[in-house]
Amino acid sequence: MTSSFPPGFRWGVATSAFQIEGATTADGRGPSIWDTFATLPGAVAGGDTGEPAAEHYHRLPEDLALLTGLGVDAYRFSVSWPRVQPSGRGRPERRGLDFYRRLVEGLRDKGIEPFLTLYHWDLPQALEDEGGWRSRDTAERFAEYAVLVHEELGDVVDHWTTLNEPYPCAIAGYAEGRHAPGAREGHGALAAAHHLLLGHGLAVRAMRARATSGQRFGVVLNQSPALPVTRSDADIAAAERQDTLLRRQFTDPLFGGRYAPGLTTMFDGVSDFSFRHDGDLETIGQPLDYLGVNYYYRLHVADAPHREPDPARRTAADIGVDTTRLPDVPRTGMGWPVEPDGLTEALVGLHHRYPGLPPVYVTENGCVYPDIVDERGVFADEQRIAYLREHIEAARAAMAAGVDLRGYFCWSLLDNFEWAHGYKHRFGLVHVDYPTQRRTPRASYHWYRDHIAACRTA
Ligand code: IFM
Repeated sequence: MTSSFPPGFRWGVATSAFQIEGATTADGRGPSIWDTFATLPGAVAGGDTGEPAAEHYHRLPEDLALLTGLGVDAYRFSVSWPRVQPSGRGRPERRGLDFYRRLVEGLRDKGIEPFLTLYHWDLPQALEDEGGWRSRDTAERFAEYAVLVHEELGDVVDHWTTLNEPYPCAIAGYAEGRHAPGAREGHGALAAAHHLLLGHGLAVRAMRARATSGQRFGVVLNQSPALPVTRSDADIAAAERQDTLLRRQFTDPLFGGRYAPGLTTMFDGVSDFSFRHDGDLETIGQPLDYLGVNYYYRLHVADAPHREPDPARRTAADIGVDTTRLPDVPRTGMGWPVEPDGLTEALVGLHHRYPGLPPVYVTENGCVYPDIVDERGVFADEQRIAYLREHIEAARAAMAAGVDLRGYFCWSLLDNFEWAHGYKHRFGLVHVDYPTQRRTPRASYHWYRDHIAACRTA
């Protein structure tokens, strides 16, 4: 397997700010929507919050050493918007920016390429108070923030990702209420999806106008292909609705020069689409240098009645589908079906659907299993190793089918705050004991290190 990856293929790991940094009130950081959401009763399992997370903000040298020990070529991380602009606008908080400069310079010193993400779900609460992503103004604020960070770190960062996974931001956050800010809306959630895309386009346009020649701009999308559970017309149509909501709502404007056909029909009576303005499609469809694909599982979709028959009260999550009928395949510790060929399908499908698709990275892939500690005290996560090996093989199969895949990032370097699940589920190659903050590399860390080394020498 190792010899099948071309020289220059990047092996990396990924994290995000809110999930690992902790230090939520340090050095002038303002509150984000996740700080607020986590205080709502029942919102996050166990009442967990962004504290302590992995205290990465205060343990940078130790975490840089873990990255060096792993031998990765690249590290994907996100900048916390409320650390840089505590109220979402205006002058930057210098201490927040200094942290990211230390991080990026530390990576560069060790020969690790920084892949910076500007937005991984932690909207400044002050902007949510003004409407959040429902509001067009938030897209403008995002572009200003992007330019600010780009001006500050453009000398040391070449890979600039605007958004991580706009789908859960909009739908889990503004329709299902499972994520911050916890809203259950129809029009508001669809407007949020549109404004996230608009903010992406405005940010790319503004950063590119100021960019140096080596800089690259991209976006990261979660891709769960939807398979109908039977070949009935109703289930096939349900799978198409699911795919329209989760994938094509984003990929069609970004790479296809159009809004996803069918989206307006699906939400007839739930939302008007007055948030779409003339010229938005062109802004959103800025040429990109890369697409990041996050893949964890495939969806199996059956037709189901709308949960809320009154269209006026339906949320944008209610599209008349049932995604609970899973095939008889192994599951991860979160109950997600393990289907590596879904990654090949996602990558090859994008390649065929969008002829001008930019080069692609797998920017997240990983899993959770209950920890098994052997008699020597080793976190023996053989299931994670098997999962990673099979998915890397699936990525290689996509390359063999013509996909221009440039790298693979494992999620995640460290155990972290898994959003509404709190600290219960652990994705890390490195175990974090939260009370002591002791870091212990799991067997998968050593396996991935050896895999990367073998690819280099193949
Ligand atoms: O932890 C998340 C990450 O923040 C976004 N992508 C999916 C991961 C696992 O759920």
